[in-house]
Amino acid sequence: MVVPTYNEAAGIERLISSLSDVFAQNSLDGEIIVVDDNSPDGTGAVVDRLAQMYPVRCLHRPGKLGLSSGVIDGWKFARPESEALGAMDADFSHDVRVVPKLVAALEAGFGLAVGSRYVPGGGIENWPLKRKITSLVAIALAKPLTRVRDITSGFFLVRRSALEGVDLDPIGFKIGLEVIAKAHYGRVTEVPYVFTDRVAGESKLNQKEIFNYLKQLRKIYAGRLLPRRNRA
Ligand SMILES: Nc1nc2c(ncn2[C@@H]2O[C@H](COP(=O)(O)OP(=O)(O)O)[C@@H](O)[C@H]2O)c(=O)[nH]1
Ligand SMILES: [Mg+2]
Repeated sequence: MVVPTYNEAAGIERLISSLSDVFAQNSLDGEIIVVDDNSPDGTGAVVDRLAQMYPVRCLHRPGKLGLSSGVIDGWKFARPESEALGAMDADFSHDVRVVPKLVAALEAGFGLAVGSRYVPGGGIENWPLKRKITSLVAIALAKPLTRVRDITSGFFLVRRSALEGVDLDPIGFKIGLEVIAKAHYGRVTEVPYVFTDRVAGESKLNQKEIFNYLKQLRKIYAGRLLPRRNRA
């Protein structure tokens, strides 16, 4: 499970210990990869210290290179024998108790299991109205691409084989969208969870990331339309 971090020192220990507990309680041989972009608050050093106690390793990158590229680099850094690759945030917005359900979905034959706020049982707590609207608009723009409802989810597990030969664009914030739109996962399922807004630290979603999302969408739509035009 890859956890990208930028200034998450306040909550990262709690996340790593909770996720490790979930692994142990469910007999999961999981590994946590934290990808830290040289956080000024020292998140990377905190994780290095925790590596003695928990199944976690930190990939240190030299500066803030972005969430999606962090997840992609984290997957490359993960043990090659791991058949399932995942992503989740460091700020406890993503419910660690859902992780075993994502694993069970892959075991049941799904190639991709997406933690979802927008299926029955899922939801959002404590998000400002502005954030909720931004999310709904972002999802509406991507709607024609897939039947997955929570297309901007950053909480998911995918079969490693589904990513083989797939050219994931490291742009911006929405690695889930790249995977949903491009990976060869066969069947996909959405597992409901309630997203809770972070209590520690600050959101890194800003205007620049919103612009990156639009750029990402444009590239995905172009990738789908252009080959058809070439065939004609
Ligand atoms: N490595 C890395 N992690 C990032 C970057 N931007 C955001 N993150 C992490 O990605 C996760 C999601 O970011 P967050 O600020 O919580 O976004 P929000 O939940 O959409 O408000 C958190 O764990 C962040 O620390 C980045 O540039 N590099
Ligand atoms: Mg967050």
